[in-house]
Amino acid sequence: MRIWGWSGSGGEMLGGSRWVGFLLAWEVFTCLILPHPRGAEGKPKERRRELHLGGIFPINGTGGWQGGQACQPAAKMALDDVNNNKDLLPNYKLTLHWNDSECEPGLGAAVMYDLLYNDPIKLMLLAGCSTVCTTVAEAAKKWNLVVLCYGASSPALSDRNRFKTLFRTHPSATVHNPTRIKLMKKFGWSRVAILQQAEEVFISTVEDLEERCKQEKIEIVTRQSFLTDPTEAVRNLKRQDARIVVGLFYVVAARRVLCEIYKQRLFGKSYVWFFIGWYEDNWYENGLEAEGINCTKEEMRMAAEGHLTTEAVMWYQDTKRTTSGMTTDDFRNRLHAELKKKGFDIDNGRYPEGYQEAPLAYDAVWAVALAFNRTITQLAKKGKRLEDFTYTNREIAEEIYNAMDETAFLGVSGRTAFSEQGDRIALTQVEQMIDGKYNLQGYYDIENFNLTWYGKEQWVAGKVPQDRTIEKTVLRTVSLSLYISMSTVAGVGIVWGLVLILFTYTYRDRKIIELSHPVTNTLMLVGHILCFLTVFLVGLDGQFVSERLFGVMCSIRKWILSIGFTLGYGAMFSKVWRVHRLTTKNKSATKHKIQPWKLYLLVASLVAVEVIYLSIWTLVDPLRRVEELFPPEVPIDTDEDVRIRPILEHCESHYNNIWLGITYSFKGLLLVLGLFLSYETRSLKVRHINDSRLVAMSIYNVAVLCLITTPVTMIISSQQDASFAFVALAIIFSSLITMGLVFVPKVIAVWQEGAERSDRSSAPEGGTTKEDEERYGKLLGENETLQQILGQKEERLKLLRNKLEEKNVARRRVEVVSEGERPPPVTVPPTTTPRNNNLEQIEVSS
Ligand code: ABU
Repeated sequence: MRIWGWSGSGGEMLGGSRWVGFLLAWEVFTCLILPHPRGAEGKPKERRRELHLGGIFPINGTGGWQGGQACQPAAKMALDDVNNNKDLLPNYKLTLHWNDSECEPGLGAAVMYDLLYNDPIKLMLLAGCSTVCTTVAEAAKKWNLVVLCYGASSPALSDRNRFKTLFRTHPSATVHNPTRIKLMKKFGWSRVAILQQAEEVFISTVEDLEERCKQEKIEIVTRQSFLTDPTEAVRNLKRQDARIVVGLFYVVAARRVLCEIYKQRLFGKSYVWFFIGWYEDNWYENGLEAEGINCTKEEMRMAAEGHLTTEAVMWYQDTKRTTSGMTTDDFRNRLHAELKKKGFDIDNGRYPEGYQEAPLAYDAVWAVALAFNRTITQLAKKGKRLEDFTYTNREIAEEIYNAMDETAFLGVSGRTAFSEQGDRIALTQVEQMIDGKYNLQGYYDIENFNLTWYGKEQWVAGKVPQDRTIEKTVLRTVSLSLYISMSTVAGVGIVWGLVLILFTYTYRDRKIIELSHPVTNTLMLVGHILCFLTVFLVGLDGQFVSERLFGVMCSIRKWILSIGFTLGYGAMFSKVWRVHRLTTKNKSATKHKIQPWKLYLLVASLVAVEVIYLSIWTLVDPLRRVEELFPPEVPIDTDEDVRIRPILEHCESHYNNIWLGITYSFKGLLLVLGLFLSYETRSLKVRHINDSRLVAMSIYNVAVLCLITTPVTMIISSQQDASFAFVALAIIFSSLITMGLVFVPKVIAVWQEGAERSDRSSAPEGGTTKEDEERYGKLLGENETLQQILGQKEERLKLLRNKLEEKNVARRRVEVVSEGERPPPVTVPPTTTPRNNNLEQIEVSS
């Protein structure tokens, strides 16, 4: 371990701890033996007591912040200036003993212990780099030492309970966050991502940022962190579609991130990166080879283009002279001269790390000197001396702490004062990289919430990048041509239905119409017309009606289709049901003509059940508009950063499955029963329902179509065109086929009747001619007469049989008495088994 130190006035540097003893001996010798010359600023070169400081500078490390490269020369400058200032610490000389921590906390701790366990006693410690400051400040309180950090931004350091004796001239990294939030709001970004290196300084900054984002309702889409390799973290950002990313890492990690940004194409018009502003201007092209970064300077430049940086203002912005007597320019010139002496090519813009923070290191030494000045005065009042401080002397430590707390001056970094947490209060500046150079865009005063913005920002394609892919919801609607064609066919169906109603009414007296129950047929037609009407309503989606009206439409079409189906199907069902009943009735019941009201009653009952059910459904859990969301699609015909999110409207109740279950169970039962009855009565012809076989065929058709359509439409419900076409075609086909089967033969028969102008009317299969009817009537009459005669004959036969029985009994009695001749037995003819009178009305078809 080497300890480097210099005596402030001479700027002399010695190496190794063994030299410290030599240095002290030299100082004693020069103070006591040699005459005391006067310094350049006129400070008497009398015997000056030394006040020793410990310094920890990160310089030669490979990661983290190696800001000691510029901060150490700046601190040395400050030490010289303080020691040469006759008004400051008269009779005292500040001496700094320091070493390199490489921004490694372990090494930093070792440097600290070396400083503490080796004489002379240090009155205060100066440290830089957050990780080292954290370690040092946590330990130093045990030695009653105040620690002043010139280069530590970690917000964690603002915890007074944990770091009781810490002050810092470096502002906390949290000062960036209000600025970032302000910019996010300014550019309308409400969805951001965070990429951070896994170091306490960044973790605590992110925690503060998250809290502020939450307050401002800015969504943090993802927070990715990495230790050394950012590849996976950057990949995750892409996966999450992050567009606005706040990146928090040290500069070496920043170069790795930037190369990954290039590889993952996370730059350009769709992305904005917020980086930390304290990297040097050309940070993105430095040390690429040495750090094994697999990107060229050009690629790095491309990836870095347009990014924003936020940073606390660390250089006093005014031209006024500061407490040190220098203006900012004076300081800059002197610093440049010092850095050049150390071999930095300042003239070509090659600044060492920590150049930005150099004023903070300079002011840190001034703050120490001013605080010591105050402490000396305070201690003198108590008859005590600052140089008598030991690591166990709490009283002097407290005086130093209080003096530090009260220190306020105008430094080269601006007004230097410490908050209750020991933090620096600062203005932040925003820069943007344009053509490879940082351009100042504005300042944000976090105390007054005031953003000064120059409006010089530049965006690729001249447009502020979006914080997300804009998702356009597009309503999936039924194709217009499909809607028009189906509606046209349905319209034809409605007209055809109305024509048939007119036809049925006009020819209601014709036998063929009369015996087919015209009223039931009309009900069937009304039902089909309502079903056709539903085709118009099913296709009326968001392209035609508003969202509110769509909900109403859901109920309307449910009602119309249900009532239409029940009327149409119910009328057919009632016919086959009656026919089936006739085949199963007893003789006396079937003697009478079919009562039409029984058919109407059945239809009315079915409709009544339907109305009650629909009313309950509508009142309890009405149908409403529900959106089905589909996965987003990327449009191929646009350059815009948009994605299409298709949505489809559906009609649903809260307990949709229950309602549908009841509906399908009831209707399914009716359909299956209809199929069964139709099958049972397939070969029967009934006089009073002359079209029963055609109706049965229609029931097959409707039932089969419904039983296929219902499950299929449930499966394809997400395909609006297919679903609409399927439903519409099922309605159209079932209705048209039914109307064709039941009514076309009647129309033809009536038309032929009219054309031939004769009484003879032809009827196709299933119909009966007038002649047939008359003959049939005559036969029935004859049958009845013969039945009556047969009845009379049977009565007569019965009487004769009884008489004969009586005679036989009498004869047997005589034979028993006289034992005379036995008469021959009398054969009684068998009685006729009555015929099934159903056949009077029902014939088995050949
Ligand atoms: N501005 C440099 C800060 C370094 C650090 O916080 O570690």
